[in-house]
Amino acid sequence: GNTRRWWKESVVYQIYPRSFNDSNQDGIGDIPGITEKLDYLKKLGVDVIWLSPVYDSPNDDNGYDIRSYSKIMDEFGTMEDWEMLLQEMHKRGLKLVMDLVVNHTSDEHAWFAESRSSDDNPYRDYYIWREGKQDAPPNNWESNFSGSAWEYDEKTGEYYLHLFSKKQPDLNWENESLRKDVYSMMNMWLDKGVDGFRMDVINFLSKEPGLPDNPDAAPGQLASGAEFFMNGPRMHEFLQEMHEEVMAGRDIMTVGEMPGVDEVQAVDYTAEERRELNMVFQFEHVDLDSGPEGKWDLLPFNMPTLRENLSKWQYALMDKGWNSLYLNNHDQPRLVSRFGDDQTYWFQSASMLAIMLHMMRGTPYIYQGEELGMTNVRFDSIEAYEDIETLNMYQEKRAAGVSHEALMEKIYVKGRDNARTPMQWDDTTNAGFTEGTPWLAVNPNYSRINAAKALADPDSLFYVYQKLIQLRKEYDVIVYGDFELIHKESDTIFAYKRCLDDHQLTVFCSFSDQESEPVDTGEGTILISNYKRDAGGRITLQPYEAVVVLSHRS
Ligand code: TEU
Ligand code: CA
Repeated sequence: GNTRRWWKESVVYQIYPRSFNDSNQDGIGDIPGITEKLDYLKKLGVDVIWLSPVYDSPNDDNGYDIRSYSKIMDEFGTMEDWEMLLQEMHKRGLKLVMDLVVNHTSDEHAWFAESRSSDDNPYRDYYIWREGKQDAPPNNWESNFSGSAWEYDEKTGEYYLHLFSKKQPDLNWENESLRKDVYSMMNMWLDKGVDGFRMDVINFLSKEPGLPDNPDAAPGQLASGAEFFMNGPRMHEFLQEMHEEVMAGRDIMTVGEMPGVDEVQAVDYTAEERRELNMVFQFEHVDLDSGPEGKWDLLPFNMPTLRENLSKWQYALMDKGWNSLYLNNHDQPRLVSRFGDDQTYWFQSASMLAIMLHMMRGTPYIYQGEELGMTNVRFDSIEAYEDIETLNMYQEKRAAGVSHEALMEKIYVKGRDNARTPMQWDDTTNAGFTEGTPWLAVNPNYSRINAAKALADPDSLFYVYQKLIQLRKEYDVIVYGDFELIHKESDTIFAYKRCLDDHQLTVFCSFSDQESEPVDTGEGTILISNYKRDAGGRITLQPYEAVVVLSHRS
């Protein structure tokens, strides 16, 4: 709806701490490193920082495997460092959203140590234990990180469920005292002053009782169990309970990461009167270039399909609910390499994508380095990669006989390390990220693409993002305006209108490396354009041009 909320008017910046800025030169980004860069973020103009996990973790999945929810990861600093970060952020009017990973913990979490110790331990039921079938796991589900989703545990002779790595056992949300422990942990962080949560795979919490086999799998084969753990039967009940126990009475921001959510379910998760979440991260638009076999099954990018999908979400959440707007994060390839052209039209396509996204209705998210136009990376050797999803896939497919070259091509397009190479601050060694050896190599293009260079050039992508963020503060129509798709017949132009009271925005974005047919943007003031255009009307769009015209309706 159109109720005014600070989190609708905000722009969020995601930090992946490991790759952001290393303050003590051990090669790993850290919390004091973030504090050092707050003025940079303030200059960009963002309102909220979402911090990927900084909790104590053995780092099987870079912090998404949490060993203790109340400690800070040693490599990232101390609780005092974290408190200093929060204080310095609040001083500057920046809000802090923490990552909340409660579908699973690390296998090194104290709860799991108790749980696996005996089958009558009070924590046994905090996780999902089942007996195997003969010598096989309890069901045929495949883990998101390859192999069976079940791991046999000698001690008690049962299997535990792990939808991600075997070092990430799934928590059992059917257990009420687990739920209460999670809520008090959340309240503890809120009492420390955090401004909200991004909730990791939050729609996986409720599993279908009985954990049925995927019925479509061939005998002896693994297959996705998604239909039995995504948006499960008690999902809304759990979120409403969480709202009651944690969010009620606090003015915080919540965004639930939800693979497999559709636009109808998303309304139920985000409609304000249902008292669940403020927004969800949906995945449909970032799965359009994946075939039936999943993310490594590459399909070419097709603009009309993207346009159809994003506009479907715009319409579906217009009256009820609220959209998140994102094109990349720490799990996704870099947007300019994926939807644009990271070579010839690097600036044009990156700025066009930014304008396309930020002018839609919803809360925009910027992933670190996006404002610099950071691109995907191609390392020759698999040894250079760190991501568990990438490495497990590579090993499994190599063992099945797929060539190194074929797998590297997939990794270049979809691997998560594309997003995780260190932030490119300047053109000194290691892009100014560290004086040590970075935990993941820097993208070799850092001498061309870096923050120092962008800040020195008033025409750089950084200032396009800065302007987009400023415009959001000036024009309510950007935040609250209705959305209407126009010019639908084009194969290369994504165009839409936004309307609020007597204000109308017309947005034209070209996804082509050629000049367009003449289009009519209507008369009005140019709010932003990536080609220094000074008037709308009947125009020919240049390659990857984006132009936004503001007019007044009578
Ligand atoms: O990601 C959830 C998720 O579904 C991912 O497996 C996603 O599909 C994949 O990364 C695409 O390549 C969240 C976190 O964002 C991710 O970093 C974690 O690895 C995962 O949960 C487990 O916590
Ligand atoms: Ca460090």
